[in-house]
Amino acid sequence: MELETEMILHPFSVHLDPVSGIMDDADNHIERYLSKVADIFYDKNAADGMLKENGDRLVYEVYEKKIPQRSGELQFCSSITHPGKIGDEYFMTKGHFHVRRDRAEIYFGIRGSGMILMEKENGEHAEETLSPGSVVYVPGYFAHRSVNTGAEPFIFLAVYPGDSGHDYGAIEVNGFNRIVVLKNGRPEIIEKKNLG
Ligand code: PAN
Ligand code: ZN
Repeated sequence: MELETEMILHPFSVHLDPVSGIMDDADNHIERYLSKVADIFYDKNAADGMLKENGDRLVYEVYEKKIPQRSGELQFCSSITHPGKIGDEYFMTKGHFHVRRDRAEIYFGIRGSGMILMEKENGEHAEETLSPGSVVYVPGYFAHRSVNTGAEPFIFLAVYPGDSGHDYGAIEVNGFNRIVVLKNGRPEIIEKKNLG
């Protein structure tokens, strides 16, 4: 019984700034720079060129609280993807499956606009737009990646089960089958296999 009581967290609250996306009292601040995530973009030459000409850029960042990784708890974080493009492809997150594949996730839009790409291991896929006030439900079994299709930071709150875990390796092997590019003045989803 002693142990069970110790496992119960004390209630708390944090402040998430809706303009910067900064979460006060976050335990972790993850920053993903272009030099570290260049491989996720389709046009490797454009990524190299950008690094050489403009130096490194912060592509996205995450603020999170440290919550025990066990079922029953909820992990939450603010995710901020900065505006920018590599060639015609918008800045985006690496994307991942959850280690426990059946674990779902909620994204609540706070600032800017973007697209959530979701793909299952069997190729099934879905795309949803996310903007302030809208909610995207990412069911279990779908890898998910967020793409900033706007001109300002794309910020959302993510909430997911405590024991989900992140599996980046599985999606790194082949990547997502679809990319989001600027075409004729607006975002368009293109199947990689249709690219030259
Ligand atoms: C999100 C993501 C966040 C960063 O909180 O972790 O947007 O993207 P990557 O984890 O793909 O780098 C989430 O889906 N958590 O489960
Ligand atoms: Zn996730």
